[in-house]
Amino acid sequence: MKPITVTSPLLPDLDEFHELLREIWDSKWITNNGSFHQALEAALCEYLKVPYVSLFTNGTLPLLTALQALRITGEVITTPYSFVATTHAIWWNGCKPVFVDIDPATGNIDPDKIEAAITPRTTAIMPVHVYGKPCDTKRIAAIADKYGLKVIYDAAHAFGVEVNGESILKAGDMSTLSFHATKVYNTIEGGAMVMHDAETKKRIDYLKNFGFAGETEVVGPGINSKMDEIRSAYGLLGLKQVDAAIEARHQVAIRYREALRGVKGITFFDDMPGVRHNYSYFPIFIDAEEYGMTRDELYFKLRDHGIWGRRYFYPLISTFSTYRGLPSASKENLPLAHKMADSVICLPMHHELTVEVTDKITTLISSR
Ligand code: T4K
Repeated sequence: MKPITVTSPLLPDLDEFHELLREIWDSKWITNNGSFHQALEAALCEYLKVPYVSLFTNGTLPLLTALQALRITGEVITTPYSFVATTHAIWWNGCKPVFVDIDPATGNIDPDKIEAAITPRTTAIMPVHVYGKPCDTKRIAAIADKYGLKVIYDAAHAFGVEVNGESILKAGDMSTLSFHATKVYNTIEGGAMVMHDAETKKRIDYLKNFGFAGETEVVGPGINSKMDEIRSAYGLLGLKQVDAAIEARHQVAIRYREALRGVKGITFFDDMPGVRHNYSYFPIFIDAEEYGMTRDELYFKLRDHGIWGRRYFYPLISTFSTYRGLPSASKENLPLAHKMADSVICLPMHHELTVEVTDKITTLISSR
C-alpha cells in the first residue's frame, strides 16, 4: 500500500498547464524576467496584499540575498527550531548565528529572551513564523528599533497568513517565502522575497541577476536566483487553487482537533484569534509519561501502519555539527526548543486528505 505522506503537492490543472507551455514554446522566452515571471510577481502582490515581491528559485536564496542586501555582519539572533536553511543562510553570509529559546505557545522565538542575547556585534534578528504561526512582530520590532537592528523574517511556512486582515509578510525589513513542492503553495522549486519599497525591489532584482543593472553595468556581487518562465506559469495556475486548498487543510485540522482533543498526553495548537492561518503543518506534541508511549514509539507505530508523519523540527539546528560548538547552542540555553523538538510529530496535512484517512490516523493515536 502507498504510504500516507506528510504532504502532497498542489498540482495545477494539466490541460491548462499545457496551454501555457505552448505559449512559452511559441515565444521562445524561457527565463530572465519574462512575461510569466512579471505576471506572477504582480499576481502574488495582489494575493498576498503586499506592495513588492521578487521571485527566486527557492526559499533559501532569498534568505541569503536579504542578508547580503542589508549588509548584515557580525551576529544574527535566530531560532534553533526551524528547518536548517534558516541558520545556514546566516552562516553562508559569514555571520555568527546566536540561538534564542522559543515560546512554547507558538514554537517561535521568544521575544522576552532576545534582549539578553544582544551584544555590540549584533546587527540583525532572523525569526521564523514556524508552521505559519505568526511571531510577535510588534515586540520584535520594538526591540529592533531600540537597538538599531534589522529584522528579516523567514516566512517560508507563512504563505497567505494574515493578522487582523493584514499580511504577516509586511513585518520586518524583508520577509522570505518558500514555494517548494511540500508547501501550501508551490512552484515545484521556488521562493520569493517581500519588501516595502521600489528601491529595495530594484536592488534585489539586480542581486538575483548577478548584480546586473543593464547590459554592461554590475552594481554589486549578485547571484543567479531567477525563477524561469515554466515555473512562473505553473505558479500562476496554482494561485487559482490555493484558497480552496487552504480551506481543505482547515477542514483536516478541524477533524484532527475534534478527534484528538482529550487524548491524554497529546497536545496541539489551536487557531490564534484574528489570524488567517494556512494550516501548512499539523504538529502534535507527545508527553510520553502521560501518553504512555514515547514520541518515537508513536512515530514508528504510525509508520508501521503506512502513516509517514515527520518530526519537523528534530533534531534542533543547534545540535548539528556545524553549530553545536556555539555558546548559544548549549542545551541549557534552549530547554524549551529541545522539549518541543523531542516531542513533536507533524501529522499528514494536505488538501487531499480524506475523512477515512484522518480517522485512521486519529484512531491509531487514540488507541495506544
Ligand atoms: N526556511 C524554512 C523555515 C523552511 O522550512 C525551508 C524549507 C526553507 C527555509 C528553505 O526553503 P527551500 O529552499 O526548500 O525552498 C522539505 C523541503 O524540501 C523544504 O522545502 C522544507 N523547508 C522542509 C521543511 O521540508 P524534506 O527533506 O523533509 O522533504 P521530503 O523530500 O522528505 O518530502 C516530504 C514529503 O513530501 C515526502 O515524504 C512526500 C511529499 N512529497 C515531497 C516532494 C518533494 C511529495 O509528495 N512530492 C514531492 O515532490 O524537506
